[in-house]
Amino acid sequence: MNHPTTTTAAHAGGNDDRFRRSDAIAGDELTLPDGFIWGSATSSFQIEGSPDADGKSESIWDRFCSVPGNVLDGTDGDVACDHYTRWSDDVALMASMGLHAYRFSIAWTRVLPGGTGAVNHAGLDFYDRLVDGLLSAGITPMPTLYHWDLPQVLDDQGGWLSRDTAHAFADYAEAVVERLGDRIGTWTTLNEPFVSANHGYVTGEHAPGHTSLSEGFAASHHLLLAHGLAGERIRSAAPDADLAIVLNFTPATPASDDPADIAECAIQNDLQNRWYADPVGGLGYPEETAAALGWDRSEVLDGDMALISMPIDLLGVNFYSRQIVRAPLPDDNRAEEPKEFATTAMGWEIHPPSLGELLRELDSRYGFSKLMITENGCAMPDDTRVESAHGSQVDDLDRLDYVQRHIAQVHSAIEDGVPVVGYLVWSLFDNFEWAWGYTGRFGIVEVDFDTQRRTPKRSADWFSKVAASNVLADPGPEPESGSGASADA
Ligand code: GCO
Repeated sequence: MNHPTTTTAAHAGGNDDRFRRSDAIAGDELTLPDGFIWGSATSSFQIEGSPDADGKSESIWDRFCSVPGNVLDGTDGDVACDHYTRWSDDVALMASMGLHAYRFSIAWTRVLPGGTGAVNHAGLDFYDRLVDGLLSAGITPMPTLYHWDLPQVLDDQGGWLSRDTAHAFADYAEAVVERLGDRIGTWTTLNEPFVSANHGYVTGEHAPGHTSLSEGFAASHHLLLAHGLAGERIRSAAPDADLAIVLNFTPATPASDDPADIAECAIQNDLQNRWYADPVGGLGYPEETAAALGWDRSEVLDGDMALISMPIDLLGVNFYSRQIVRAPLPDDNRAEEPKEFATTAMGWEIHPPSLGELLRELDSRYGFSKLMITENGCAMPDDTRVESAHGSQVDDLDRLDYVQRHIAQVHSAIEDGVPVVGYLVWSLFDNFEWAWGYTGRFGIVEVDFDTQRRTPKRSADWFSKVAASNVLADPGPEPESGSGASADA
């Protein structure tokens, strides 16, 4: 999600009784359906490092990190988790954790360093080895073709403001599917196009760092077009594979009954939660919001919407938090409403019931045949340690509680008939958290960035048990409203 907004001093960390309760009280057991997929997720730029290896070219994120001030701690992805060289040990670690699936992304810059044109086989070889390694460890590989690291050379030609980039993406997708398609069951085109377009072109918090609403609209359409064009190629190159897109959702609630809050909330819901899902689901762009914000749709050509709404097999759902909307929105996009509930180390409110509601709403609005939680998790302070079988381990009962409560909501949605087929925790590793650098630790596995040592946190041990048994203890009632903190505390 990556919203660099005010980080509150108060957070859900610590070792208080609230976080021990789920361990200590033998509550009801929640059993997920047979065959439910348990796994973890990462992305190329956030973990791989090796920015020049084997012919890789510069991506917009390599460039963005090189500009002082863009990344909170002044860091970059040059080493990150050094996964490019350590991938084999990382696969072994996942196998030891009993994960069923691993969602990762492929770096366009490794496969087509020129953005278009000649395929760099040495770059594709890396993913070939990774896929084979995962399969021989019994882990289902789930690649995402685009997780924000556009070749810089394409940005130099207009990036997502150019329709040509959508066509280039389709060529890139085809090259990857031709090489790996015999071993992949689910192809995901894009990760969170909302963040690519909004943070990359409207707020400037992400690469390429532009600040223009009209560019945001253009980028959003070209991203969706890229999904549709690549979807066609994937369908013809791998007809038996599932086709997926991963979208992020941050359900919005009005701060009050004031009609201004309600109206602004509807706009935010359209922009953040429906702008991509509606067109993919065949409902077109949210009309009223497009008109209210003055988008002339000049980028939308005949046939685009049909391509964009080609049937998909699976919608990936990324969920972290909800938002409370008060009109007018603050100009700097940073001031936030006070939180009703506790927050994570990113300042994001912890509100698991919003995930259950979201899943029910997505199912009734679009009726996609399968949904999967492709990202859910949290950054926490990770400041408590305990001795364990792994040696000194992060005692992250707060993260465990977060994950447990969100899975309980998935369970409840499934009980209501929503076809959720799996849950992938974000993230496998502490990693490069975009504009936050290495300050936000989301892993269930700790990474010591000085030594690259990986140590499963307590939440990882717990997650392994859930994956093995398909059962988790009912975490019990949600905390009372009022356990949060003022955003400006
Ligand atoms: C996203 C991305 C991840 C983030 C995660 C935490 O949702 O922003 O897919 O790359 O790291 O969401 O912010």
